[in-house]
Parts: sequence; C-alpha cells; structure tokens
Amino acid sequence: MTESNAIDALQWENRRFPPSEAFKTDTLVAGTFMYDEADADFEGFWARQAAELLDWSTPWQQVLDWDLPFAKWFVGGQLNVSYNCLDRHVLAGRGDKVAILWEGEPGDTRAVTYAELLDETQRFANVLKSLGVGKGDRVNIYLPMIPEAAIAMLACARIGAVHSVVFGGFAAHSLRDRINDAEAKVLITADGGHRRGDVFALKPVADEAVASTPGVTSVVVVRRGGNDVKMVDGRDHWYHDLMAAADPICPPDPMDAEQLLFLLYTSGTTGKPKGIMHTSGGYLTQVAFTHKYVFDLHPETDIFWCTADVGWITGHSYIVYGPLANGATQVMYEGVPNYPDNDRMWSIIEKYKVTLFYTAPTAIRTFMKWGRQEPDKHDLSSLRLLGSVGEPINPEAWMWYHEHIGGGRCPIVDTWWQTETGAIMISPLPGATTTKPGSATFALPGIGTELVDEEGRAVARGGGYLTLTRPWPAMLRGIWGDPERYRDTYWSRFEGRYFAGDGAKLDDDGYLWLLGRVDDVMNVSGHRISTTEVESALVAHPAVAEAAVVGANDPTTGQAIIAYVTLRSGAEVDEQDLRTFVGNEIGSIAKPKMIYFTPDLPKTRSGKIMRRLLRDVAEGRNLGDTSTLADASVVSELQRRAADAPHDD
Ligand code: 7RM
Repeated sequence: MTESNAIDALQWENRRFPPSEAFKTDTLVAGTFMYDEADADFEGFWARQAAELLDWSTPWQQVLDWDLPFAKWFVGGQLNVSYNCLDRHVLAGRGDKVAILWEGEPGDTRAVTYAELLDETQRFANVLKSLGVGKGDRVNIYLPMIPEAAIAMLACARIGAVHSVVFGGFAAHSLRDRINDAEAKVLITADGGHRRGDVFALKPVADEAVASTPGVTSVVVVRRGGNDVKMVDGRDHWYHDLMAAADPICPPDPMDAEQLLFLLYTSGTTGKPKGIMHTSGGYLTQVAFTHKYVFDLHPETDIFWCTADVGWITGHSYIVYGPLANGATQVMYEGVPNYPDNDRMWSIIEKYKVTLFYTAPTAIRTFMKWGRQEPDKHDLSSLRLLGSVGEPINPEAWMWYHEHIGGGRCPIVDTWWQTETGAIMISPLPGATTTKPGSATFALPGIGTELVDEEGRAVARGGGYLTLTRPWPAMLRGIWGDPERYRDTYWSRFEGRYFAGDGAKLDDDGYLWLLGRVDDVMNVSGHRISTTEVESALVAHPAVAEAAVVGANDPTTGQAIIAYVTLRSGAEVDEQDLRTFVGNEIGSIAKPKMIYFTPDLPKTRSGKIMRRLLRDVAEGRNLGDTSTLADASVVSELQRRAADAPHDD
C-alpha cells in the first residue's frame, strides 16, 4: 500500500458521533455481523437479502453471472416489481395503510393508500396496453411531483415496459433527445405543475418536443396545473378519461430478474446524455436493502421523506422503489422549499411528523443561509434520523444539520452513490457506525470499494481515486445502445475495476471522505488540491453558508484557487480575513487567490455546483454548455462582476 500523490489530503476532522444508547435500543443493526457475513460470502449475502426482502415467483438458479463488465444477478429468477411494491402489501392486509402523504405546493393534500395505488397502477397498466405498449417498449414520463409519476412508473413495471423519466424542469430539446434516444412510443405528461407560487406549463414543452419525435404515437396528459392546453386529436388523451374507461384488473406478469426496468439519462460532463440501464431483481434487492437498513426503517411507525424529484435516481430509488417495496409511509412534496416562506420544509416535517428525512447538502447549505430561526419556528421532535446525498457534505453543514434540524439527537447518514450504482454504496449503518462530520464512512455490507493511485495501486491513507472492486446487484447494466461507451466510461481507467470519476481520501481509522469529481482537482504549484477541502474550510467560517472553488490558469502557480462565496443571511466578512482563515484551517497553499461574494452559485437542476462554468468565468472564457444550469442569470451576474474586478490582489 502507498501514500498516494493523486490528491493531497489537507484536512483531518476529529469529531466523532457514536450511535446514541436511545437510538441503539431499537435499531435494526447494532453490531458488525452484517459486514462479517458479507465479507465471508458477498454473493450469499445478496442472495439472502433478495430472498428476505422480495417475493419471487420463480427462484433463481445462479446468484451472479459476472463477465466483466457485464453482470447478471439472480439468473433465471422471476418477479414482478410492481407486485413487490403494491400487491403483496395489500394481500398481507395492509391495503389501508397510507403509501404516499402528498402535499401540493399550494397546500392541497392527498393521502394515497397501498390499495388505491394498486388500483390506479392496474388501471394505468391497462391504459398503456390499450395504447399499444408491450413488454420491452419504452415509455417517457415528464411529470411534476405528483402521485401519478409513481403510478406511471409502477404501471410500466407491471407490464414489463421500460420507463424513462425526464425531470420536469428540462427544456423541450432535452426531452426530445431523450425520447428519441430511447425510441419511446408513449409520453406521459401533465398540463402543468405548481412551482414557486406559479403554474409552470409542461404540455406546451412536451408538444414542442413531440413535434420532432417520430416514434411517439400517444401523449397522456394528467390534469394538475389547470392551465389551458391544446390537445391534438388522435394523439393526446386526458389521463382521467383513459382511467375512467380502463379495466381495473391487470395481473402482475412475472418478469425475468434481468428484465430492463428503466432508463435514466445522465448528462455527464461531455458528449450526449447516456441512457443508464437498470434491471429488475438486483436493483430492487439493493434499493429495498439500503432503504431498510441505511434509514433503519420501522415501517409501522416511521414517516419517511426524501426531498428529491422523481426525475433523478434518488427519486427512483428512494421515493418510488425502495419505500414502496418496504411498505413504508412517506411524504411527497410538489414544490420548492421557500414557498410560501423559507420554513416550508420544517412546517411539512411538523405537520406529518416525519421521522426519517433525506435531503441534499445544497439544500442544507441554503437552509443555513436562510438562518436557524426558520427551523426554530417548528416542532421537529418527530425526527429520529437524517440523511444526505448528492455532494460532499462539509463538516460545518453536517454540524448545522445535526444541531438545528436533528436537535443533536439524530444520527446522520451521509450516503454516497450515483445514477450508475442505482442504490446507496457508501454510508454509515446508523445504529452501528460511529460517524465523523463530513465522512460517508464505509462501504455498505456486500459492497467492495478501494482507493487507488494513478497507477491503480491501493492507497491506505490519504487521497486517491475511488473504485469499486466487485459487481453489486443494483449496478447499471450498460448504456442504452452503446456497450462500448459503457466499457470505456466506467471500466477502462483501472483494470478490472469500476471508476466513475470521484476522488476520496482515507483517514487513519479507514473512514472514507469524498472529495468531489477528480476533474475538479486543482494543481497549485504541484499540489493536487480538491475543491471540496477548500470549500469545507470556507464554510467552516461562521459567516459563510456556501462556497464553490475552482482552479484558474495562473502563470506562476499553474492554477490559482478562485473562490465564490455566499454568506449567511445578515453576516459579513472581509476577504482578507477569510483568506487567512482558510490558511489557518488547512494550510497557506490552499488560500484562495481571489474571493468573489455572490448571493447564489451556479447549480445543475439537481443542485450540484457547476464548477466548470465558474472556471470559464474565472478564466474569462465564453461559457460552454449552459443547458443543464438551473438559473442562467447567476453566471451572467458573476461574469459582469469578474469583468469589473481589479485584476490582482
Ligand atoms: C445520488 C446521486 C453522482 C455524483 C457522485 C458524487 C456526488 C453523491 C455524494 C456525492 C459526496 C456524497 N447520483 N455524490 N452523493 N459526493 N458525498 N454523499 O447524486 O448520479 O446524480 O450524482 O454525486 O460526485 O459521483 S448522481
């Protein structure tokens, strides 16, 4: 083992949070037995999870068929994913249990039981059949955050159709490209949805897209926004009309474990979006497993809330498939966190007595910016566990979440995974793992991770490239239509291993600390510095809520560190003091050369900071592709200020 030179490790965090006695008394996993079992025989471990957590109509003959990089899990086994998410709970007498506590942005609500969800799913499966959709056909879904999104996905699963959900915030050309790449037959959309106090129209965007998608023969439109829409005769149908006429019974046909369940497109940094392929048996096994054990789910008493949109993998795995497979009750919210006021999330937690809350660091840092008085207005004592996903969570954001949302009593599970991994891979088990703020801790039982250096040699301490050493049940099965791109993108950088672009470091206790995308690593006078560490040091300053750091070309140091900083509401700090602060936290090599203060940072629609654009701004270039940006005005404002700024410090 070596100390790697791939990425320098600058900062070591020593606060520790063992699971509390109170939490441990009723937790699902208190010791290390699961890790021991999985280490001894990872295939046997996953086979036991598949058998315990799911109902199979035909048992598998082989747990894993691994022909690197192509995996098949539970070969020969058959199951129906929608049966596992719905029927079996109803058959067990839990039909009246609420599956989805839905809250619309305007404040309207619906409580959808498992029996109702099953009924709607069967009807909609019959609707799809009547529109000519059969096994293996692709169906596009472009909806707001309403229960019909889950119904449409489950109806596809019921008949073996493949869904491809496109986030409702994407523009017509993005929707069009994804529909065409998947060659979908049917598009399911809505008139509009509610967002930030307004109705945003979806149907006109869908119309524009479908004007150049020759394969789409039918468009189904859910009424939600109430906005006027044009319906094309013969092509467009109202959801409620089709449902009223649909046969209520659609038996769940058994599907092969490797039946394609869905495509989900990721834009990535270059090239055209990739249709990530996920299949049925392995995917459902790992999402059910992680949803149960990472969130310590007690389905009779817990109220789960994942704030992601169903258009992202987090929504697929932890709004639709994981919670429903486990028979959980969950909150689903349509709108933004600051409508009508900055305390909407906390009012929802109080109202529904949410116990398990799963959100993203970008949201947490925004809540920090808005101030603690917002959560303080509400009784959050129902919460017993908090989760984080999407980006590295800086130690200070972790501490804020712990204190101001978790009341100091809730374990935090920082969960690392990707669209490609399908389910959580690295995370604490909340009743078993001592956490450290900012660390995702360890690979879950059954998952193999290893940090390596440039040459692929294992790194025991310090920074390196995060690789996965063995197949896992929810892994992507490929890129739709492009097996070579699948091999090149994920399996070629390090022989025999999966690598998808993240750096990490290991501390002396073997804890993993995610350091962001390796493309973002800066080279300052020969030091390989991760943006995450400098951002964490900035956010550790009491005045700072959020920071984005990039390396811009510099004639003397190779790259220079440029920071964009958002302050907490009402806070002030001097640029020079902040630079000194970073120097004291992690060393003078990591002091930003320039700091720009900004009310907002450029983010993708799923909330990840877009450092590539900030690099363009810092280096005075024209902006590259901005189509995945959530709010383009943020960058033009930064460009204007960069042009005005004095040119050295
Ligand atoms: C679930 C999701 C994947 C990328 C991944 C990382 C980053 C996600 C964490 C994280 C640090 C985490 N899927 N990422 N979770 N980084 N700590 N807990 O986000 O496909 O949209 O993104 O997100 O860079 O590679 S995703």
